[in-house]
Amino acid sequence: MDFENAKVRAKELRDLLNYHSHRYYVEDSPEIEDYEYDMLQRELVAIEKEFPALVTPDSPTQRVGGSAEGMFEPVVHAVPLESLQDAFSLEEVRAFDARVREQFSDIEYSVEPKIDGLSVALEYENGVFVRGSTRGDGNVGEDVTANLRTVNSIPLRLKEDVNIEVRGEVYMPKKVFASLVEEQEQNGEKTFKNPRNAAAGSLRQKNPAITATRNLDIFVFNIQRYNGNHITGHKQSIEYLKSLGFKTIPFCNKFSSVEDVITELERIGSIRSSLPFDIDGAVIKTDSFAMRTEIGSTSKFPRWALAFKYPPEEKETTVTDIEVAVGRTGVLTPTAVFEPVLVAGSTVSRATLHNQDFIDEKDIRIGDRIVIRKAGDIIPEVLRVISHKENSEKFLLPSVCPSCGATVIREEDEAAVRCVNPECPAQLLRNLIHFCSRDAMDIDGMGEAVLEKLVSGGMLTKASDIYTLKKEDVMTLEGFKDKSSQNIIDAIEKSKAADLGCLVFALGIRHVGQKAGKILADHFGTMEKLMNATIEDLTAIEGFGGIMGQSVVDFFSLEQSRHEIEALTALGVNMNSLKETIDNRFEGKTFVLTGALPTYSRNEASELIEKFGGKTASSVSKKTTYVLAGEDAGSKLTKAQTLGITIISEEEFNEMIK
Ligand code: 0OX
Repeated sequence: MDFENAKVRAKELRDLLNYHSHRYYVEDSPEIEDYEYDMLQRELVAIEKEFPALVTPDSPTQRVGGSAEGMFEPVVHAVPLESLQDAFSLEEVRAFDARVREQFSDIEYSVEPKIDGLSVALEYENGVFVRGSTRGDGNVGEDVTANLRTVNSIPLRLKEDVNIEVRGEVYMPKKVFASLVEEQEQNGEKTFKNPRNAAAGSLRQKNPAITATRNLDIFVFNIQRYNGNHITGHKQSIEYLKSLGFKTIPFCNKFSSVEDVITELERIGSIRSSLPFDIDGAVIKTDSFAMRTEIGSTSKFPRWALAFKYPPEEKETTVTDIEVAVGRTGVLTPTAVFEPVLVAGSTVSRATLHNQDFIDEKDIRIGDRIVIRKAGDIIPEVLRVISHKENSEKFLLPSVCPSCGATVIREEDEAAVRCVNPECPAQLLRNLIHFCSRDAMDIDGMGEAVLEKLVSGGMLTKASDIYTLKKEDVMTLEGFKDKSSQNIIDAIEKSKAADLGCLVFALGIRHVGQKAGKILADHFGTMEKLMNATIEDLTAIEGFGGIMGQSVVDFFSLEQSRHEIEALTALGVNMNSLKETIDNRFEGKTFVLTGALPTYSRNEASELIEKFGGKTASSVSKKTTYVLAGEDAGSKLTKAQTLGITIISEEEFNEMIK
């Protein structure tokens, strides 16, 4: 490559790496696999090595890694948490061994898996856990003590009263990750890309109670600082850490030839997919601490260790179908069904295609030959299309909901297509739970468990069915007696009087929360007026943007929504705002203002007239109902007198609006 080409490519790589590094560290939402990132980084390193003039201060190669975001207190690491030199081929492993052997001919290596998690430092004083921090950039990390305390495998007290700082990798077990993603998908939330990402997101939570629900785990693999001195090698240190009560890195074994090291790398690689945790490589370390000191470190990595990285496994297969399902939030999600293939330890035959944009970007069609792999070694994903089947057509998500047939909508700036039909069976239970919740219709006793039973018993197919329930219906549910059933019926009856704002919120219109429901109810006063509001009416309300307005219009334009409102009305549910009953006492009346009023400005008087349903005009005519006259009234007053129009003073006006 000549200098000019290298310059262009280096810029491209810098931009790419900076972009992906932001996605990874700041947004916790990587777009590419770590392996791909490593490959890009390697390419840039190689170019910069050949053309040192191309190294810029913003080059990602100038950063040790990580990013401290300021959400937590900084922790300056007393002993830096160094990173590892990567190797992607066995040649590089042999070259590493040759370099080490230049200094020591007789050598022992320890080999252990490289856990794909998040490095942390744990500090103990007199055997008590006092502080835990993330690696950050290796020198300064973040204080995440409270969150680390929720990790059950981190001992809060050691078996000896030592002062020690250790390093370990916090990770999310594969099973935990899979169920977390499933839950996130069900809730229509953004999903974590891989277990590493999920572990990072879970550990960097402001609220430790959330971290506690994520079932994180740890493997400890290094002594950073220690007040004893009887340990001389790595494997021995792991055994000591174990005796203190730590959960230590598994399969840490010693080998004295590079070929044995390689056999171990291959062995770990072959069992990789069956391990309950994600690994992205294996680490080779010279075992003797004395030798480590002799070998030393570069500015970035220890020279005595090497991380051998395994490439992610990719497989080819054929798409046999693209299924579209409606989730509980109404989102339509396409799934590619393909011929079963064995990848990273298990047979897979389905992968989510996320949304229409993802399908369009990769142009995935039924019949395609595709390449798949497992993201983070767990979740199957379609990487790319190799070829289309002859005469195949672009795949488009249906324009109607596959569950209920209602027209689906796609909001501006949103990748998801949604069914907003309140009666859609796929979303029924979730909508009913919301409808009955405290801030909505507040129906005491109608929680998830009861609603689930009523839905599965066929007693509820839409929210309005709640108001047709009888005590006998409730009594058919397990555990319900006369009194408890009557309580539910009473709560349902009571909810009929709820404010319109609560009802609007209860309907589950997208983007309309509790506050917006109240604003809409107070603004329009009645359900009928709200239902007939145009997008202009809605966006004229302060604080209402186009997205919320459109969502309200879309909701009420659905036939099913209108039916539901009719049914609720017929069953006696209140359809009026309770805050301010609308007073239209000036309806059909036109006022003309003239002269200076004693207390009101012209604007204030006009606002009052409009509030009570009246209109103001600028000139007097036969259509004028009243002329509101103040001091120094001019020709308008004279004209009103000639036309015989009622002239009122501010005092009389105040009487009228009392
Ligand atoms: C891991 C892992 C990470 C200690 C000194 C340099 C790197 N992710 O599993 N790092 C290290 O070693 C450190 N070992 C590991 N097993």
